[in-house]
Amino acid sequence: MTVLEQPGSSRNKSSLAGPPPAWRPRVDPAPLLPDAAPYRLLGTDAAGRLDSGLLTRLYAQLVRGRRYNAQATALTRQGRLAVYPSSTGQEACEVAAALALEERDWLFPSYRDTLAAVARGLDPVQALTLLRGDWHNGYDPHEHRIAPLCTPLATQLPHAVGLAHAARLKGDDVVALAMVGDGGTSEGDFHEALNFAALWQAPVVFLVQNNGFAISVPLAKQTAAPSLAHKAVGYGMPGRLVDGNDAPAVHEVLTEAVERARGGGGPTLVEAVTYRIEAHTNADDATRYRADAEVETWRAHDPIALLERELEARRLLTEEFVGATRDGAEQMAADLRERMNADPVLDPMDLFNHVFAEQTSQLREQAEQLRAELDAEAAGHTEDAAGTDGSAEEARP
Ligand SMILES: Cc1ncc(C[n+]2csc(CCOP(=O)(O)OP(=O)(O)O)c2C)c(N)n1
Ligand SMILES: [Mg+2]
Repeated sequence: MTVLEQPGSSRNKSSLAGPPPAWRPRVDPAPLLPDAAPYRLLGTDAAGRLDSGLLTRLYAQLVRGRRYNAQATALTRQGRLAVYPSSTGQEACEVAAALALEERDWLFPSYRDTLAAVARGLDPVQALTLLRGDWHNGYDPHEHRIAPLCTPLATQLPHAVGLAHAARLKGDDVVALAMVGDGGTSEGDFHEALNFAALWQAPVVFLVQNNGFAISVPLAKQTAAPSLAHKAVGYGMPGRLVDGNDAPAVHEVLTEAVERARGGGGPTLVEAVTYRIEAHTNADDATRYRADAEVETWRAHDPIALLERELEARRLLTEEFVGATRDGAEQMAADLRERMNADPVLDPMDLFNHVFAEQTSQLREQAEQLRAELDAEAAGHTEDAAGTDGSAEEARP
């Protein structure tokens, strides 16, 4: 029943005719609609046109990424890393996001996207500083144009829109690519970011990694939308649906979206369909909410194996290439292990740095107090060391 058919509503001719004729859809929704099925390249005829150089570059990064995930997870078991949200199974999205951007662009990652940050050039140890439990971010966001890894869901999205819009106002040729999970699309920040981005035609690309779960909540309990990519239409931007395990497909879709944004065409929402092979983090037991058989179906659609098939068909998967790729990844893992196993040298005074551009008087006061306490403690240690003859120790029970 429409409002016009409600009992008592007037049924004269003009009200039955609907809204005044001036009303019309402001944007034709048809071109904004996402692909009917996840866009693929690997295993299709279109794979033939792919550049071999790109394929080998993607492959090397995927192998390195998987090794990085395995090493970081191992570090949590050794107590060297507080927490690690693994992106095993999602490496194609992580790597393609990094490779689709130019140096001048900005990446806005979530806590699961350390790999994208590393693939963009961030030092692997610095990428793990936050997850290690150190204060502050562990890296200078300006160095590689990588915003801090965001743990509060979707907060990185409005940040990305703000940066991109500001860059455009300044005339800078910069695109921001923001990454978010399927669960993050239910956050208010997701809505606000997409709405502003479309209104302002900000040069932003939103990459939703639909990995099936928000911790234990499956997508079916997250949204009633036909797909997450369909959400784009409601905001007035195009949606794209892509196979998130097909590295060249994700790379192509993201590169097109980045180019479109750079050319003034506005934002795009990309949903990459993928799967979180590991538990949510090392603190989660995924067997409590999903069946092993489901995981196995996704293992059969592994991003590295998919790309290997194409490389094999081109006779590029030589022993030499595979060996060199594996050696490079092992070297990275050994270096990561070694440096993460060294105790970090921390200065308590760092607590007061990087909080405000100009410190408040209260913070200055607290910093002076801590400095005095640390100096007194250091002086006490020196005195103890100088005045101890061992008798005090022996007198203790
Ligand atoms: C604002 C906010 N609410 C709740 C949480 C707790 N939380 C951490 S991860 C997570 C699930 C996120 O799932 P998704 O967005 O699909 O990302 P994924 O972990 O699968 O990459 C939740 C609810 C949070 N970090 N921030
Ligand atoms: Mg998820």
